[in-house]
Amino acid sequence: MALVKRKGITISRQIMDDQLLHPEATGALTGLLSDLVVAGKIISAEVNMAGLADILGQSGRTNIQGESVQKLDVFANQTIKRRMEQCGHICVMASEEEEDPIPALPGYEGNYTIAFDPLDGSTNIDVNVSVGTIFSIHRRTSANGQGVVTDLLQPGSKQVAAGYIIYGSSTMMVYTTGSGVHGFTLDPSVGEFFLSHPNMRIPEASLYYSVNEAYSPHWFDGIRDFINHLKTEDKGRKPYSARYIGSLVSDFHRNLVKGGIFLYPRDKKSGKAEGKLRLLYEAAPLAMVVEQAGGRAITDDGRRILDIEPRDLHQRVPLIIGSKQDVDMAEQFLRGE
Ligand code: AHM
Ligand code: MG
Repeated sequence: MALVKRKGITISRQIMDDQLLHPEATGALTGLLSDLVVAGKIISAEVNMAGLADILGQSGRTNIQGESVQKLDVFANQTIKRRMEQCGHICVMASEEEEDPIPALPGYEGNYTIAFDPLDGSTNIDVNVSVGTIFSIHRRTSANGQGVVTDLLQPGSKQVAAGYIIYGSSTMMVYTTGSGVHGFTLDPSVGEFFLSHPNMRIPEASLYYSVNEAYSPHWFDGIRDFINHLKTEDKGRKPYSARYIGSLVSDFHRNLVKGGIFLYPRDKKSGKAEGKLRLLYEAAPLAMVVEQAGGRAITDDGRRILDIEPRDLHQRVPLIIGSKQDVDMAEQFLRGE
C-alpha cells in the first residue's frame, strides 16, 4: 500500500474518529493515545541517532529532554513513563524494564492502565535492526486514586486499545481500539504520523514461518511435527520459507503485512518452561491486533492468548500468532491430529 499524501489522515484525526464510534467516550483514551504518539516520536528520533551515539556520545550531546545520551532501552522507558505518569489518564503502569507497578503522579490519576515494553528487541539496536515499543491499555478496576497491581492483571480480552510502534526503515505506529487495525507512517519532515495502512487485514494463509529453529532439538513433538510439515510440499502447496529477525515487533509486523506465523513455544531444555515472551506487554497486545486484523493467537497448548487471566506482571507465555489458517494448522498438530 502506498503512503497516503501529506495532506492525508493524521493519527490524531483517526484517534478522534475512533472516539466518535463510542458516544459515551470522554476523550480520555484519545488524550492518552495522543501522549503515547508523542513518546513514540521522541523515541524514534533517538533511535535514528543510535548509530551516531558513539561518535557524538563523548561530546556532551543532549537529547530532546535535556539529558546526556543514555542506553536506548532506558531512554525509551523513561520517555514513556514520564509522558504517561502525568498525562492525567493513567492510574498505574507496568513496564518490562521495571519490577514493580508504577503509579501515576498524585493528582494526575485517570481511569486507564498501560503495560508496555519500551524497546523490544533491544539487543538488535547495535546492529541496525528494527526494534519497537509495544503497549496494552485497560480500563482500571479499582475505584479511584493511584492504581494497584490488580488494575494491571486483566486478561487481554478486556484491552481497550493495543498496538506497537516499529522503528524500522520508517517509523510506523499500528494500533487498534477494537474497530479494526490502522497503520500510520511517520513523515519525519513534518513530524506527523499519516495513515498509510487503513483497515489492515492479515492474509488468511501464508508460506512463511518465524521461529528460532536453534531450539528445535528441545521442542515438544507437536511443534517439531508442525514445522517439519511446513517444510514439505502438501497437496500442491509449496514448502514454507523461514523468516526470523529475533525482534518480535519486526517479525510480527512482517507477518501482519505479508502473512505468516510466528512461534515462541515452550521447550524441554533451554530453561523456557513458559516460552520467553511476556503476556501483559508482548503477547496480549499483539494478540488483540492480530485478531482485529483477522488472524489468531494461541498458546502451544491451544489456549486463546486473550482469554488468559494473568497472575503476575512479568509472566511469560508460549506464543503462536499469525495468519488464521496457519494457526489453525498449528493447533491441529498440537492436538496430535
Ligand atoms: P527482549 O524483550 O529482552 O528484547 O526479548 C524479547 C525478544 C523478542 O523481540 C524476540 O522475539 C525474542 O526476544 C527473540 O528471542 P531468541 O533470541 O531466544 O530467539
Ligand atoms: Mg521485549
